[in-house]
Amino acid sequence: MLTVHHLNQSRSKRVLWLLEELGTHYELVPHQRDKTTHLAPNTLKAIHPLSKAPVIVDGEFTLCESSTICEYILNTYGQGRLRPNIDAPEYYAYLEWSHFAEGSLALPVITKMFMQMEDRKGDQPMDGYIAKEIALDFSYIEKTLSQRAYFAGDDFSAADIMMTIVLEMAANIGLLSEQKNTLMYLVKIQSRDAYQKAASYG
Ligand SMILES: N[C@@H](CCC(=O)N[C@@H](CS)C(=O)NCC(=O)O)C(=O)O
Repeated sequence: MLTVHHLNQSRSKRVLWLLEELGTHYELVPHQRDKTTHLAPNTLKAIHPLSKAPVIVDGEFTLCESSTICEYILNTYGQGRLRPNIDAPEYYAYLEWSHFAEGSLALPVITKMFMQMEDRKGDQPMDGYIAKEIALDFSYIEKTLSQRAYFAGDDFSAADIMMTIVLEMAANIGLLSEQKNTLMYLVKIQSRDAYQKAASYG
């Protein structure tokens, strides 16, 4: 059976959510962040040298990186669900948003989160760069969600699972207060049963 190594309050919620959407059986192994440093415990390092969540183990595969894990799960258990066919026009929107989440959006959002924990004057090169990236990314997201119900088109897909977790981080640090469509999208997506089940694991 597929094993998910779940770290509390982490991107491994994506994997649990995807598996719940598909109705695939899995075993969940919980790992708790250190209460002071918030880093992963050594129990996770014993599974994968990067010591990051998510990690899955399924037969001969031990995999990290949530986008790779999502593709593996869809290839192995998806039966064509939760992503467009490769010859459908929506396929490349699916791919773009699946990769945009970690490849573009995570950097400014997480950097901003750490910057908010520091005393800053606000005039350093990083302040300008991160502000520019945040403005660009969230206006692109907002425009996209004003035109379609989900990131890849009319249908919910694993690209939504990849994007939502970073949007939640952004919401938590106050980056979405002006983003009407993005906030409405988040409310809609968080009401899904599979999301609620995944979120219940913390
Ligand atoms: N790009 C990776 C990021 C993995 C990652 O940074 N995971 C964080 C949790 S969201 C983690 O394990 N942090 C604990 C640590 O660094 O000790 C992915 O999408 O899986």
